[in-house]
Amino acid sequence: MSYAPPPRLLAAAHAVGIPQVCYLPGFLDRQPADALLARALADVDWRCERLTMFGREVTAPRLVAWYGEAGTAYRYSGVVRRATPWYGEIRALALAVGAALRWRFDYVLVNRYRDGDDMLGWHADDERDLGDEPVIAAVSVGAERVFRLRPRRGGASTAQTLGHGSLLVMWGRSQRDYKHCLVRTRAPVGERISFTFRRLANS
Ligand SMILES: O=C(O)CCC(=O)C(=O)O
Ligand SMILES: [Mn+2]
Repeated sequence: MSYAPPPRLLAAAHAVGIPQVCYLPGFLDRQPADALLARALADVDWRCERLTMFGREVTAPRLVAWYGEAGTAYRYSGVVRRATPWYGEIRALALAVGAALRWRFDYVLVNRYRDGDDMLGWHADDERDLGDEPVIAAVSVGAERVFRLRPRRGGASTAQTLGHGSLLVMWGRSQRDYKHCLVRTRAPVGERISFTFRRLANS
């Protein structure tokens, strides 16, 4: 049986205008969202990634970290990322997101956008490690940033601003039929962190 979020969550969420994508603005209250941002900025083991793009090594315009259940590993952009076992607030957040969505997550890719120059280009989370119809849940804290989705078959993109404490959920065919990105901005913006939870298909 394929996944769908619980009806109560869907009733509280905003439709984004794309099937099998929804947005919940106040998933975390302001105070826990502030605390999560402060702790993550201070405690997370941030990495600056080197990626191979079109045969050239480039520095990714963001910082990243990855955590999960002990023993999990995720391959993307040709590199295997073995999770640092999650603990404390990241594990608590994984459990809270899992409980809200009635789904078990075992891995999180954490992205830190230091300012408006940091971004994430068009992609889909469709790696083989995630299985056929992955459920991706992204909790955002910090500065508001614009997230876009566009159909792979062509056509206009749709924008959704991701606010402090929000939850964006993508499931079903959304990775197969759409790509998404986090847009660069010239506006002066502060730090933003996204926790993008996944479940590895082989776990
Ligand atoms: O930062 C975001 O909200 C998007 C992150 C994302 O798409 C990813 O980590 O795959
Ligand atoms: Mn993604």
